Amino acid sequence: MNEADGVRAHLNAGSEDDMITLYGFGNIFPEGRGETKDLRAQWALEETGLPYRVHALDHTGGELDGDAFSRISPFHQAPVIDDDGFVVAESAAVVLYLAEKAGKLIPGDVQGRTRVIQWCFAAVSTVAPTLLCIDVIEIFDSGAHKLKAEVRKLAGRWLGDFERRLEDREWIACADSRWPTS
Ligand SMILES: N[C@@H](CCC(=O)N[C@@H](CS)C(=O)NCC(=O)O)C(=O)O
Repeated sequence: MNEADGVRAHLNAGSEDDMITLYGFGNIFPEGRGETKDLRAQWALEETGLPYRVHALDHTGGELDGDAFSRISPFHQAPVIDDDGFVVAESAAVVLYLAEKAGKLIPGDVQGRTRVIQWCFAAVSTVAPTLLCIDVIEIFDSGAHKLKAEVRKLAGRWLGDFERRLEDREWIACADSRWPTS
């Protein structure tokens, strides 16, 4: 099933009311395609099987800066989901919400849940900002070789530590990724 068929299948499944709306990227500059963080939310929606529809944002046309999107997205960024009026932004929060709602991808006990939250924080607060810095330097100051080298070294450190964590385990957070919450 290609991407468009997948979206159509979701649009046709269930009633409008029991569907989550994912605000993700539609029209975007070519380099951004396949790189955006709404894909994290879409991954969680696909893995959990929760019914959803996609509101394809027109990034190129300025929809992210418009009044309507400003009301639901604190930083004018995607992803955002709207679950029957309950709006969640920030990809890690969206993924955790979907996991909790579906009772999938996260254990039911407090220690297991905290372990999953720990690694979500690691991804968005430790690793992602460093990778973002590399992009920013590349785009705005590609001649800053010393700075670029230092940030790359830091990124290598985080990714090396992720590799170390995964040396003797299949899943980053816990022993298995498929628990029901009960
Ligand atoms: N911390 C946010 C970052 C989201 C983010 O960076 N979204 C980018 C796309 S990957 C975006 O909406 N960019 C448009 C803009 O900033 O104008 C998250 O994890 O959801």
